[in-house]
Amino acid sequence: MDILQEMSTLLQQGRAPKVKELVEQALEEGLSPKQILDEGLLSGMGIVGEKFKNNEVFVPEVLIAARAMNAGVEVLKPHLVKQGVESKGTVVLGTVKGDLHDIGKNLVKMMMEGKGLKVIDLGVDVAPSQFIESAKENNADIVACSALLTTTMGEMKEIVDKVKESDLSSVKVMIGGAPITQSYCDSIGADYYAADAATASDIALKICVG
Ligand code: B1M
Repeated sequence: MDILQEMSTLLQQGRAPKVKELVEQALEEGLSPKQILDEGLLSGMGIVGEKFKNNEVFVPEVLIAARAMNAGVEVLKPHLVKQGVESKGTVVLGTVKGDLHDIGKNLVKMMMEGKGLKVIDLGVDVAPSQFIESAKENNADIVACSALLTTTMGEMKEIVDKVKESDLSSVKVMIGGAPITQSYCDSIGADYYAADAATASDIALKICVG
């Protein structure tokens, strides 16, 4: 099997040490960091994302695959910076104020990073003003908010309003989480709703690269 295909397969199986080893070997063999990222790691993570969307794999498998991806990316990082591969876009992500649920948000982060996007993770219990400040500081393309509680989802309206009020006209707001629906998204004027992490990363990539 071709080394990149093997890397993709091992990543899907969540075998972090083997993935790390293969990335090192591929670099030694002279493959470019970008090719390793695109055709080995991102290709594997893309397949995991599709399977997750289709309920063929579940949260534990995704978390383990993401860990393998991170192990590979760690080896590549210095080479990618050296080669000047730029990220495809910047997302400011967080769970809204009053809400401490972060498992879904972390999946969104991993899937977005798996697509080559830079994700600024503000964590949980994030106030609207923190989203706005971070989006300005980091010149973000997207503000992405997660909420799991019906009592906290209202925070999203304030974030949408604050983005519109500030000079962030090109920034898109994406929302998601168990109680969120497309009709809620429409009712508060948010730009995008995603039902799951894989869809969120697909939409984010489209926003950033067209
Ligand atoms: Co909480 N909790 N919880 N909880 N908890 C829920 C959400 C609840 C539905 C359980 C229930 O009663 N059946 C309920 C909410 C009811 C409601 O609001 N209507 C609830 C409650 C009430 C509470 C507390 C108030 C309980 C209490 O203290 N009395 C409390 C609140 C704390 C707080 O946040 N202030 C609380 C606490 C907790 C724990 C700390 C124990 C723990 C969180 C641990 C953690 O996150 N680190 C917890 C958990 C684990 C859950 C359940 C069981 C599981 C949530 C989860 O992680 N699911 C949950 C019940 C349930 O959802 N079935 C529940 C797995 C995760 C992968 O799914 O986050 O939905 P999810 O993410 C999905 C999509 O929603 C989407 O992508 C993911 C999949 O691909 N997605 C996005 C998420 N964010 C997105 C953003 C996007 C796009 C897609 O774009 C930006």
